[in-house]
Amino acid sequence: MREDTTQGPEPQVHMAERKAELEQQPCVAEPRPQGHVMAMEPRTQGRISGSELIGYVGIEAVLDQMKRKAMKTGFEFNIMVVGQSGLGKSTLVNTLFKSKVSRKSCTPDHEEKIPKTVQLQSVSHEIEEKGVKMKLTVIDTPGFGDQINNENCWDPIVTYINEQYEKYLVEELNVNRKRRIPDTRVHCCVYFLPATGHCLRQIDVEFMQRLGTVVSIVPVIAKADTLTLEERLDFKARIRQNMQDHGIRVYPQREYDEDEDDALRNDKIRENIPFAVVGTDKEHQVNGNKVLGRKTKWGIIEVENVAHCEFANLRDLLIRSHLQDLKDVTQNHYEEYRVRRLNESNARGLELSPVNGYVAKSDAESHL
Ligand SMILES: Nc1nc2c(ncn2[C@@H]2O[C@H](COP(=O)(O)OP(=O)(O)OP(=O)(O)O)[C@@H](O)[C@H]2O)c(=O)[nH]1
Ligand SMILES: [Mg+2]
Repeated sequence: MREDTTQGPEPQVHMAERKAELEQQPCVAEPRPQGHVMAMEPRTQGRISGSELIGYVGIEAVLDQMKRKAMKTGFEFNIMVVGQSGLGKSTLVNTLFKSKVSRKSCTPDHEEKIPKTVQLQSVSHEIEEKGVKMKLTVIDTPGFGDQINNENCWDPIVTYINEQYEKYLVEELNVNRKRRIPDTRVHCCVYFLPATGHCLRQIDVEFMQRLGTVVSIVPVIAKADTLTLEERLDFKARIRQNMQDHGIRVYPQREYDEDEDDALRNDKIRENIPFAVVGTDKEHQVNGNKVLGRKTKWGIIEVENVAHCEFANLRDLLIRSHLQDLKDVTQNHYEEYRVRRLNESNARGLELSPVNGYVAKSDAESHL
């Protein structure tokens, strides 16, 4: 017969004695095992308190597991660039990802040149750095606001963004949905402001007001090498004031700050936007080092030198510090779209289908 060790007076007496014994013993910190996860063993020595109660479990190893998985699957990042023709959108994307990710064509003398963008187009690239794979999609938009009449010129852009949300929604509602839904949603929209030195134009206000609620907008001052330092500072301050006056929401949005640390970090960014950037894909020698820069008659403007322009701040925000956050905020935008669409279809008694945006209601409901 198996002995019951959990009940009866005998074990209780034993426990009381054991407790007194333990209280007299000095508190000894248990050394953390090196290099491997230790099997859990009941403690018999030392005072047991707080997290020491269970010793080292090895939960932190989950980070390695997550890293290994993420490296295997890779991740997707979709960036859209919007602005007037010739403001340097394609050049900046190439500068950001240090490769020729924006479309190129060959001119007869074989010098590669970035062609003018003529239609809204998304191009995907596989980028790999230190074993981390990224599927980068650049959505290049043709000269925004180039027409004499720019009424509703944001429509194709809004339509594109919503189409990607719709695609994701239809996949998500599918009975046999994929384990990983391909993510074509726009994670970030870099909006190029011309370096006029004045203030926001009507078209900038209208675009950012409309789009700021559906996508994360990162405004930048294009070709900032055309502004003096004072002009740049004044222009930036005026733009921030204009954005506040018109209730424009740009990334990082205050309502998505997760905690105080996050808010502090993001406040610094908010005080410094829009970043005044310079782009190029040409390398030059400066003090024996190769740098990305624009060579002028009076010197080289180094794009990654913070004393010359704010390209490095933009790069750090988009890639090094906030890339995952941009994806998380996109999920929030998507959730808003999802709720709106499902309410709409319920109210109208319509059914979402995979072909034209509406699926059989039973399918949709089974996943809600
Ligand atoms: N001065 C200056 N010129 C730039 C900068 N970035 C790009 N350019 C130049 O501006 C021209 C247009 O650059 P693109 O990158 O093709 O501009 P775009 O916005 O993609 O133009 P579209 O495709 O026509 O909409 C090229 O001659 C670039 O070399 C910059 O930061 N400063
Ligand atoms: Mg272009």
